Amino acid sequence: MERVIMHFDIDAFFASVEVLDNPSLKGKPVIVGGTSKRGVVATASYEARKYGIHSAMSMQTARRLCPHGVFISGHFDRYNYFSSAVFAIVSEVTPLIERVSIDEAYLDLSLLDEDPHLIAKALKKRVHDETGLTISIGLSHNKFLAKLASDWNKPNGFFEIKEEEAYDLLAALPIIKIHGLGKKSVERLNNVGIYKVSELQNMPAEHLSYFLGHSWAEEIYQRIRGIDDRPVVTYHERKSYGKETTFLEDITDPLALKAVVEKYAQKLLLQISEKELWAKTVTLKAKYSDFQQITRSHTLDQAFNRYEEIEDVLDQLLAQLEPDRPVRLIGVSFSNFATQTAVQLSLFDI
Ligand code: TTP
Ligand code: MG
Repeated sequence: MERVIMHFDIDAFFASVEVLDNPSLKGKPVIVGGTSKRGVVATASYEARKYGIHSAMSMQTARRLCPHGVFISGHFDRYNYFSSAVFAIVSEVTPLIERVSIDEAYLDLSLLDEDPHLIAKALKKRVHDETGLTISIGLSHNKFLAKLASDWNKPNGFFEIKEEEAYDLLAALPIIKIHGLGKKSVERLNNVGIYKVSELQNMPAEHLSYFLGHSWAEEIYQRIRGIDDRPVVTYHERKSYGKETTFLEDITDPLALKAVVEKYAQKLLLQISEKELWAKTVTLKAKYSDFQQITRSHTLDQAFNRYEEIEDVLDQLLAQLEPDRPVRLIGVSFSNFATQTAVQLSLFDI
């Protein structure tokens, strides 16, 4: 049976919420991010993107590119509030929703009678009428292409990728557009002169393995041909496995902190894999010596239960701790568990 998959993603999410909460910001370059010296941009309004500002850029650079921009450190309670409001609306379309992050999800519409174009149109309207936010929607027969499609005409976009068009449409793209090809892989491929997806499509599978490693190359080999059989995986209610400790003496050495986090992550992974669970979200919690507490989370595209799958994520989360600031407590937790059968289906491509 031909599947119908929808992907939606809220436009310039944090920045859009800031504008809704303060309408005088409308039409201005708004940049949300860490306002400390080492802060990075979380997101920027589309007006700010014209200046070349993008997520993960240092705030210092952003200020240089757009000195008259409005720089805001962010209101996470408001983002959660708007996220819940959007998800409540979207959940009325179907319960078959896979939430990927605070502002995006996949929906499996295969079993619905209504025309998916009409569903998309109505959804965009309802979200806008009831929250003030705009979303971009992609439709296709699989998750990979639906996500690519939702990004196609952002903001407030709608795009459909039909099965018969997928191969040629992919061929013309730069490889950086392939969701699943990390920055390092793109660099490695660029270094040998490969920039376009068509060049990857012409590459024999063995060569691809050389650049990407065997198992991932297989996945990418399929994706660049528009093939992706991963099902939309819905989740159990939120539940988390965590482990934390308060040190006898505060720690500042990043390697020492990493060692503790690694040890705890390994223990937790053992626990969750014994229960045959797969998690999607990693959360790092730290309390500085002055008792200020921070938590940082990252949700992966694919559910995990092995350390190699999250090592980079843990490094990135640890890197978000303020350097040289003594830490008295550190903890790690996993949440967002996938059902066993659903993940197995996605792993074994049944
Ligand atoms: P995105 O959907 O990637 O970005 P966006 O919604 O701001 O912009 P658009 O979808 O229109 O391209 O991420 C959603 C939110 O997640 C974003 O508003 C801020 C946050 N975020 C970060 O905090 N750090 C990041 O590096 C990224 C990419 C997003
Ligand atoms: Mg978004």
